[in-house]
Amino acid sequence: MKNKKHTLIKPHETIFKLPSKGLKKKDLIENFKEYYVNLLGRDEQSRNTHYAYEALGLTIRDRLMERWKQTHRTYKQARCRRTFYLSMEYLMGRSLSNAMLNLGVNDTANQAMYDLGIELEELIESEVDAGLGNGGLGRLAACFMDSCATLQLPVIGYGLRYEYGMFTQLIVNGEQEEKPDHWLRLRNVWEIKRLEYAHVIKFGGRTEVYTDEHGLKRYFWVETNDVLAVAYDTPVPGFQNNTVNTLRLWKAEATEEFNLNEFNSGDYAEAVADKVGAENITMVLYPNDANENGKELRLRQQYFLASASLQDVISHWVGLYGEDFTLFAERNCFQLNDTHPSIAVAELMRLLMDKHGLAWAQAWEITGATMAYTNHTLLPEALERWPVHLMQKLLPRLMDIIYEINARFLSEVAAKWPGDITVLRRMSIIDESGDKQVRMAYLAIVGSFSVNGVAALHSQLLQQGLFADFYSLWPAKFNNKTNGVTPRRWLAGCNPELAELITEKIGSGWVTDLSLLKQLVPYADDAAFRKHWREIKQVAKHRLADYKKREHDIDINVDALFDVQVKRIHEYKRQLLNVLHVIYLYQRLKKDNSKNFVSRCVLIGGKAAPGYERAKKIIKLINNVATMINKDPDTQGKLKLMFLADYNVSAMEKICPGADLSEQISTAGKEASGTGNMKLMMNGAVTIGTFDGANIEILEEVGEENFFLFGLTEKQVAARREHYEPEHIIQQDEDLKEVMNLLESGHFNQLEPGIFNDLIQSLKDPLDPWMTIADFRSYVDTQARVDDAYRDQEHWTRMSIMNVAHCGKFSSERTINEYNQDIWKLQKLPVKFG
Ligand code: B1N
Repeated sequence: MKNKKHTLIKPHETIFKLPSKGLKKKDLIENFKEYYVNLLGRDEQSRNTHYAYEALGLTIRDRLMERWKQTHRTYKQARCRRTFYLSMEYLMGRSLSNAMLNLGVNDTANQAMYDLGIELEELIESEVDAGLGNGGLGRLAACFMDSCATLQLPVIGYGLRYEYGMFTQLIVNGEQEEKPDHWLRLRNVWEIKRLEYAHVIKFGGRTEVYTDEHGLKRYFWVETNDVLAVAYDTPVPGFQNNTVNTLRLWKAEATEEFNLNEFNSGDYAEAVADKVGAENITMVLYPNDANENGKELRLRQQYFLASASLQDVISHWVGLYGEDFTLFAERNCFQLNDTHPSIAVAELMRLLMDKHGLAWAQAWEITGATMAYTNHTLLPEALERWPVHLMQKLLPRLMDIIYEINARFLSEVAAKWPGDITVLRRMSIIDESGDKQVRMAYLAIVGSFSVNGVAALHSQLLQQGLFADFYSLWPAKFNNKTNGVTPRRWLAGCNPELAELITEKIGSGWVTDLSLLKQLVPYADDAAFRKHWREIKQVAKHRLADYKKREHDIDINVDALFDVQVKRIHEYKRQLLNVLHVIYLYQRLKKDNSKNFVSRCVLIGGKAAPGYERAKKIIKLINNVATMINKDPDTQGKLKLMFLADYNVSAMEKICPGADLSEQISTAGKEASGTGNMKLMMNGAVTIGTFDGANIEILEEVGEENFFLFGLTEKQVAARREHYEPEHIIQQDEDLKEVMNLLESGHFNQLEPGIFNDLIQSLKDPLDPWMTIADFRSYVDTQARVDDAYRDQEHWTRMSIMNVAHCGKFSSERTINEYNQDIWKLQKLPVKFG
């Protein structure tokens, strides 16, 4: 077994011993062999980890299959209200261990593989991540799917089946290089292709209008280029409850008909190439998590997702109820994961009117009663706008409809604020200030009955700032849904030793009711418990160090404080502030200030959008600083900096359990919520953070004595902007001055003169939106308090326990229950099985 020396759990003693629900070891072995030998055509005598993984995956999938069908039947028979989660991203990560955990067959599988001489852990590790997302927003969708199934709610996820997911990050000479992630090169055992659920998606062409015999106008979208959306379904098992929900991802395929004109004129190759063009739509995930850049292919993807999903729901509806849509809004709800699928507002109007003959009024009533919109960002550069000319060219019929929605909406605005032209201009779905653009967030708000932010502060800032006009028009539409993460993957699955210790003390109910972790509070005063807690953290740190050593060949002092910042690289997240602190510590060591020095190992990981030069430069700086300080004899055993390459979901599963300190240091008001903060807290890391996003709620839950708060508040940031003088601050602060001097001296880029000039300049710019320099002093002083706390290991352990004890609010079950109570209003529907 890998990491044998650190393993506390004996192979046959994991925590979730369940009645193995009909799965006997000998059946598992038999099924496994059948797949390995016959379906996959492998030789029993030779062992191949990847094929063994596939064989076990298929074996486990079989256990889901009947439950999946039964779930489908249950929903169909109940004719229940359902929610459809529309998201361009699902960061599912690995599926095998999650499926085994949720089915309760971990032990049986472990023993079966053991009997075959196979290391289960090795198979689990050989699965590639399904990386169909950028970061928090995509992983949130995945956590939500897990919680919906666990709560037995009829929720279906719709998304895109990208052939290439999030790129693999390589670090070459300290710089990020992107390698395409062809995750589907190998068989994906978790998906089932369903050709019977294919829909035609139109692009281009023009609108034709006819007046019918009743004098009603009918619209036809003609001369289009069509693409086929084909469904691929992935099972989403609930935790030990027989519910298996569906994640349906669309793949673009060519329609069968060739363009006959081109074909007949001898342009055979061109005609075929067109078809290849069609398949491009779902070829690749856009790797930008904030800065959209108006690419036509991205708009195609968004419309493709919206249209395929809506057609799917409507054809299901028509199959059950015919063309009668009176109950449609009562039975269906669409949750838009940011504005990315918000063209769905116009597409639902089109389908109801043009395809199913509804009048505008009825179609609009249905649309406005079924759509709900979640906003995930306040950053202006991330707010989607599409040029009208592009929309007109690609989706002419939808542009007609958006104009009509806008005209009717603006007359409502004019009625509320008579004679106020500026408010009309401000609120118009079409921005006419320059090249005309469609403001997708406004389309989403106007077309929805619910608008929510993802943490209390963020929702409040939406109402007071970005969407203030809309809030005063429709206050009741606005609400908050603070994010959460699934306790299965982010505690039970990734940290089995800690999970076992917790279960030993308070039982296993916390796995589906995380608020029960409160019962750990008294144990914070139990010295034996604290000792056990520390041992478990220590094992996890060893494991993390071993895992990273393979990559970096650096020895890590596992008694050092593991200081972790993992997330996308972005200026607002301020990885630079972290680096400034590392340089400050380095200088202290160089000045032989090493007495009392609390050893630290600073781990930073994350991907930069390939076109985001500044973010890539930050990665380069981290790596250069790391190279310099890690080789310096004065830092040995005391200070290490490591950049964790290719941060993704399965990396986070290894990082969380070993983290002591969680860095959540964004400029206040910029991080909508954050979810990494929750995963780290759940594994006993203590947070150093600004008053931003969900940090505020973490602080509220855990109390000031168990959280390191620093920096300007959102209001103070806004006020300071008026007279921000970073140069002056630097001159006044000896430590900061030394740090900046060292950076500017070229100490970290001796062979590459000038490469960090731009980065350094950005920090000193009075217009720096992220105001890094303003928070330096407060950050460094607070880090000194962290050191003091860490020196007292008993005290630190108590803080760690208190963080886990108070993380209950950040379970995605809590979040989903709130979505359900306030927005979806679904009945819980248990699935009877066996
Ligand atoms: O969504 C997460 C939040 O926890 C984070 O604070 C927030 O930054 C993140 C365009 C985005 N906001 N916007 C995006 C993703 C992809 C894309 O193409 C924007 N991601 C977030 C979950 O609420």
